[in-house]
Amino acid sequence: MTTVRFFTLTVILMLLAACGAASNTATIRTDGMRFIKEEVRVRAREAVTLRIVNRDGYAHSFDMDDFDIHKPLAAKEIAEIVIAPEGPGRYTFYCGTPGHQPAGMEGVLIVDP
Ligand SMILES: [Cu+2]
Repeated sequence: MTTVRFFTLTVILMLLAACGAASNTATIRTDGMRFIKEEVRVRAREAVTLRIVNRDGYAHSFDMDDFDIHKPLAAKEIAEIVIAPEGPGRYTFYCGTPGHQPAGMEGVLIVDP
């Protein structure tokens, strides 16, 4: 019985560890001429994976000038970008494909202290 309990506790701890790791991933999806989500929150000095999912059947890009990120996204492409913001602030991300940002394809990454 004790062995079973120990095993159960181990599995629960492993699941908690997995959830903790997953919380450092923020998923941003495209939906036509906008990003979902438009507001992403992360903590300063913690590495975070931005998972960019282009759900559309045409190209976009994911651009953040503050971090010198300019990632082209082919149709249906999924890209992962790891960043570790140094300090708190609000950083704009947008789609650099001509005409897309003016059409509303932008958002903000909020870095909390
Ligand atoms: Cu776009």
